[in-house]
Amino acid sequence: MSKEINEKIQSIIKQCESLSNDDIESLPNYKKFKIFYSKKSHKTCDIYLLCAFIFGLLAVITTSISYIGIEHVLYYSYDKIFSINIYHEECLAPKLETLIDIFRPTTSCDICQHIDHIERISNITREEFEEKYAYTNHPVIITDAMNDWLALENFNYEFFKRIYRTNSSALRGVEDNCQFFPYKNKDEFETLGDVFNMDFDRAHMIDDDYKPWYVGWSNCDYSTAYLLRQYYSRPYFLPERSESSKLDWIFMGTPGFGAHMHIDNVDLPSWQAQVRGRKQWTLRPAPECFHICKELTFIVEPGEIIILNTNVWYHKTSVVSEDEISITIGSEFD
Ligand SMILES: O=C(O)CCC(=O)C(=O)O
Ligand SMILES: [Fe+2]
Repeated sequence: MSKEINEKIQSIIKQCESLSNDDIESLPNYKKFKIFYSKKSHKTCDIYLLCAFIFGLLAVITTSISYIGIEHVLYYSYDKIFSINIYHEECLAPKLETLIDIFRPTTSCDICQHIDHIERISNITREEFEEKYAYTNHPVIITDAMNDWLALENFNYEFFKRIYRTNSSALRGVEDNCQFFPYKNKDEFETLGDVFNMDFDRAHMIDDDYKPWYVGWSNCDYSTAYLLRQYYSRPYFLPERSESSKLDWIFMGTPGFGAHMHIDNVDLPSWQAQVRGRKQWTLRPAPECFHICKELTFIVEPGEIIILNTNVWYHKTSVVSEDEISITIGSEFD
């Protein structure tokens, strides 16, 4: 049977091969075939055109990179994307965090190549601070700037719970206008209000198997900022002409949790005061400096202030106090 079929196919092929162009055109289905054939060939042509277009585009991008340098191309894209300050565009911030990494302008490794530990200093003059640390991207810890702060005795979970009580203008202010970072607790804390509604035992780590939590928020509400500033003062070492930012940043949470490794896109360097608890920081140089700069890990103790430009150093934190939550307050400075 299969031999018969094979012979038939062979004879059809032979007949086809012997057909002239006229014979083909006179075939009953020639028109349909021709339309089908020409459509197919257009499709092939479209694919070639598309490939040529992509190739051309790649050629333009590579040529501009080789002429003006990758950092300028990336910087240009970065500038375009971030000409809106994404940290004021709350809904965009988390989604664009990855883009900050990708389009970040390259960092000069001068800022990190000679740093192998974080210095702790005290009794520094404004002039010395300005010259050595304020605008040099050189992180430092100042140990004597919170001595007279009422925050040291007064800031705790219950203090903030009272300020941000349900229906208060302070809570509404934060929920409507400021940023809130729930970090690993994002499935359970949608707003700052949820943080202050958690049960007492968890907030105060009363059970051994309590569920850890860590959050941060910016306080952009003027009357709350005024109230909080009764409990702390502007660090004495900040340059006289530097304006204090109107925003306070508060980070609070239990041991074991903290902020994931990230780099920021805010305007200025910051100070952060460790009011309560102990927090471990890991600072990582930008990837282009891995070969000459070291990653730094250190603990900020209660009563100490860390100065860090979070726009050039990747940073992550983890609360490491034994049995106490960590509370910090900080701000940007110029
Ligand atoms: O204090 C923290 O846990 C994170 C702080 C931070 O990311 C920042 O200040 O930029
Ligand atoms: Fe940060």
